[in-house]
Amino acid sequence: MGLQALIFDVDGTLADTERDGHRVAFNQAFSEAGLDWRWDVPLYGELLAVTGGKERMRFYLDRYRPDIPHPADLDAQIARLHAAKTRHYTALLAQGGIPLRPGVRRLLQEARAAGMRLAIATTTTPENVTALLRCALAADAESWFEVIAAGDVVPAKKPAPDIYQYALQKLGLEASACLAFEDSENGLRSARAAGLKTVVTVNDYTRDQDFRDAQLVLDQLGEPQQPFRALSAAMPLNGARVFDLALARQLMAG
Ligand code: XBP
Ligand code: MG
Repeated sequence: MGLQALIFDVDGTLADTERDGHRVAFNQAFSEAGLDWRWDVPLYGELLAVTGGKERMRFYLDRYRPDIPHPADLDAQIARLHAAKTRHYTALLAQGGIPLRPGVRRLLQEARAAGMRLAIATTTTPENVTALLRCALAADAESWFEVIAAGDVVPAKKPAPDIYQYALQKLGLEASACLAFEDSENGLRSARAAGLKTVVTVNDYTRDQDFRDAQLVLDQLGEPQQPFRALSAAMPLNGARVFDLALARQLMAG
């Protein structure tokens, strides 16, 4: 059947959203609520071990702030903080401060022109995906993706396979007809557990993680003037400088 669809993670893969986006928005929500919680850049790297903003706040309290007694309505407090964080995050995106990573627009445009089906499988909140696509890609970019699988639509977040399985089910495709794009070990584990071949583009938070199970690990997807650097590859790259559909098809065949 060959390659039918590309399925993209969002945070860290389409754009470097974590350090200057989500992290900043969490801190804004905390200070607005009068809390002394501060997530600096290194601490946030540790907190990224847990996917999902609500889950991450809970992990922070359990692991780093055992001094704080849990309020009786912790779930409600976390939900309020998370709603505020989403508001701050989408406002940050609207300011246009977070661009797509190199090669993302190029690959998406090539895929669209070729009739390749596109989907998203992410842990983040649906509003955040829409805001990033509109602000960084195109006003109509939501319609570029046939399926946007996001957030709490499945009970178990990455590294569980649920969100990729959900996307595959909505696409009506087998994993063997799709290729996943990820930036993190949790994301790779999720995609692989759903049976997907996966390309990883690393970033500053993830470059030292374990990507042995990926078909291809790159520093970024590459542009003609800014070629990718391959960190590991399960097939010959024959001098390729950018990740395109020809390379995607070759990877699926290998
Ligand atoms: C993304 C995440 C998310 C975002 C925050 O992981 O871990 O938790 O940091 O999003 P992945 P929310 O890229 O593997 O999907 O606050 O909206 O949950
Ligand atoms: Mg990611």
